[in-house]
Amino acid sequence: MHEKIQSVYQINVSSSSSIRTKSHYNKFVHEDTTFNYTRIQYSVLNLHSIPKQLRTHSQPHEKPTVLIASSIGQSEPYGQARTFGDFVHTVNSISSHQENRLRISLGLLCNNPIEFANITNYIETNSDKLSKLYEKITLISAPFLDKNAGFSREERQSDNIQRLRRRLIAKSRNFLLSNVLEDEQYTFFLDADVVFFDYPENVISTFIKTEKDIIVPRVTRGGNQDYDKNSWRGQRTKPSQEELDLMDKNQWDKWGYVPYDVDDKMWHFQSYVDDNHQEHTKHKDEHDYIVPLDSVGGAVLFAKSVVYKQGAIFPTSNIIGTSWDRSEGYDGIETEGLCYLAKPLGYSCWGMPNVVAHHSLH
Ligand SMILES: Nc1nc2c(ncn2[C@@H]2O[C@H](COP(=O)(O)OP(=O)(O)O)[C@@H](O)[C@H]2O)c(=O)[nH]1
Ligand SMILES: [Mg+2]
Repeated sequence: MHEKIQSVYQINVSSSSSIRTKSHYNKFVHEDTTFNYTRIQYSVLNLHSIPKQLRTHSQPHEKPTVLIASSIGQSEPYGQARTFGDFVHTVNSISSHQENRLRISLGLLCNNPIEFANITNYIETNSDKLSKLYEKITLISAPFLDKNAGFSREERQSDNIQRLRRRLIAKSRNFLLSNVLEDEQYTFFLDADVVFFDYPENVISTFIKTEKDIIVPRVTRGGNQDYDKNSWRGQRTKPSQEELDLMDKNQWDKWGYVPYDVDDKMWHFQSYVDDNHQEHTKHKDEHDYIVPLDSVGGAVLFAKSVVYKQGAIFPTSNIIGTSWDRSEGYDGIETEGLCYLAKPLGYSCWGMPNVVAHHSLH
């Protein structure tokens, strides 16, 4: 294990030209060579220069604190022809104009070494501007998490790889939480391929004001007014006996089941867009209109951090319908599982149909 502390403020600490950029960040590098992950933290607070006895007397802060967290995948993670800089632009759009109301930090996980180096370089080159928006930026790289991933962007939605793909994303979200989340009161997961928000500067404060535990906005993709179908309220199908038998024999290579909606027993944001029961007509002018959900998607996912801190995290296998005979169940992986775990702890999930984020088209 290696630990290194560097001030990116001083020009004599490194010969790297990017580090010569004057900024207000201090850089802490933690390298775990046994378990093969790296954490780089840029922080405006130089805790290490504060005498230990003073550190416990922290100033009370009135402003809410928010961690914006994102897992950055392998295959065109920001959407086709988009770069990390484009993604930062999106993140900045929701963080800007917040300085007096919120304290925001950023946590990014990227397991591709080339892109990780690119991201590090970008942060250091732009640290002057970024340090005005983010008190802390934490970068994580844990290449072992993505081992054998190998899904292309095109095949990512095919049924038979969903379970494996979502396991990978769940691992990444959990790894982010456990390595990055500190005392931030709220955690805002943002997928790397979300391109822009309507009214971006209000998004975080709108979520906070609801006082709800777990909240998602509506996410569009091109003409699709409800892209993130994991946000829903209602009933999903259950596997047939034949499929349950396959589970008991753990024949997962023959397993292609994915849960589907039970017709007429399901509400999606699409139901709102379609104006079922005149819901849209009645509520379209209420920006803070909010509806209960049973499950949420992860493209944009806002939650009170205390939910995660108690152990309601992203299950890395299907937790609904499992038994000792089965290595996993048939539903409830990743974000759906978060809702399932949160409910018995007394937390609930909500959707805001008039708060809108836009996902990249490709
Ligand atoms: N670490 C890691 N993150 C991934 C991987 N694949 C996707 N992600 C990230 O997980 C989030 C969701 O993935 P995405 O492909 O956008 O899912 P979709 O748009 O819902 O099909 C995005 O932030 C991706 O960058 C991967 O292989 N490894
Ligand atoms: Mg996506």
